[in-house]
Amino acid sequence: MDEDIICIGCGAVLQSDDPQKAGYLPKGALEKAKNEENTDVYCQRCFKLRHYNEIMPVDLNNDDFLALLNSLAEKKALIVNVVDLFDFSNSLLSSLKRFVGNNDFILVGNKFDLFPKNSKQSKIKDWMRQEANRMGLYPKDIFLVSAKKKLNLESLISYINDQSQDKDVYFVGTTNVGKSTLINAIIDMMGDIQNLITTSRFPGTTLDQIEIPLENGHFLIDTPGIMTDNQLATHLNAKDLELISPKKPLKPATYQLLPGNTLFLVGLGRIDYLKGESTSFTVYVARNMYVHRTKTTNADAFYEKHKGELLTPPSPDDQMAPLKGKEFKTEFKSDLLFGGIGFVTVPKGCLVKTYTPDGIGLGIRRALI
Ligand SMILES: Nc1nc2c(ncn2[C@@H]2O[C@H](COP(=O)(O)OP(=O)(O)O)[C@@H](O)[C@H]2O)c(=O)[nH]1
Ligand SMILES: [Mg+2]
Repeated sequence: MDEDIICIGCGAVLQSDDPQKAGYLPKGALEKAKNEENTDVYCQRCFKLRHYNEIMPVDLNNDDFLALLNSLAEKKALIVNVVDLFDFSNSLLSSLKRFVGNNDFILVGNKFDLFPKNSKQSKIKDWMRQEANRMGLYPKDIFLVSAKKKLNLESLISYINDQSQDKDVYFVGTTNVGKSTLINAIIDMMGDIQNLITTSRFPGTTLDQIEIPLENGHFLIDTPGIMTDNQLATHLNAKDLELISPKKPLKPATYQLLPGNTLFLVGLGRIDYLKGESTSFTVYVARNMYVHRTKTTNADAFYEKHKGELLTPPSPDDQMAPLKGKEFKTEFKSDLLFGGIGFVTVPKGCLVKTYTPDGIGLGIRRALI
């Protein structure tokens, strides 16, 4: 019987029957890999992603991943919930409390390289812990890292080294938080294998579980993660996703606002300043993202007129829900959160209404800076 070969990039079983399905590799290439017993083989989708940054859609569902999570309670494992610091509320797996069982789990806040330079790590960790506790999750430890820039990885690696002496290590979280990039960085620093697993800015890159053996006999296990409708990335096309994803540390841009003013963060975020004094709002978003100030009385008309052009993304081919708002009153200097886009710092004593498509990713926290 033929042994199945797994794509080392995304975890899908390699097949040459259906180019539209996960794990496709043309027949000749698959035969060759089987004959040579080559296990470092990439499917066609991974190949295109890795070399041309081109995404081929495949059907994905969350069932397999949920089954995997379910099985964790019976296993002895260290569970690493990787979260995106820019989309924290959507990347914390609240369902984890049902799955951890007696296992320990830790939170790893990723993409720290994008935080403004003067951010205090202790404040960020305090905020992460509070949010986790609020959702009934009690992480054993919290790490702030950048998988991409390989920042702060030493302490995480030494923790994982210790813990993996008697158990496997599962990396879980929603898609796009950087699980695969993180595992690549860890195995690169532990040994010298580079860029093994396919990563991309598109949600749903990893298709099935990928097991990386450690010298101690245990495994690091990458998982596809959960795709959720609450992530902006799930709704944006490739170009728009590129535009809103910051590449460098966020730099503050200050806007002087009066009550009755509105700020648009392209067509994906909006803030109405309802009550308070004339004051400055500090916007932290990707550097090339367009921010527009207008009067609130004109804002709806302005949005209708300019969405899809001046206010892009979203572009017409993005499947995006209409903007939906939520009011916040700042009891202290606060960050208004726009999940996946960035945040806006406002002083205390302001009444604001913030909007995103369908209200996804809206939130508030005590100002970190
Ligand atoms: N700026 C930044 N981007 C990152 C970091 N880690 C991952 N990414 C990017 O986030 C996207 C998703 O990464 P990936 O590892 O495929 O996420 P996964 O779906 O959780 O496995 C890719 O575009 C990565 O380059 C990081 O530390 N900093
Ligand atoms: Mg992945």
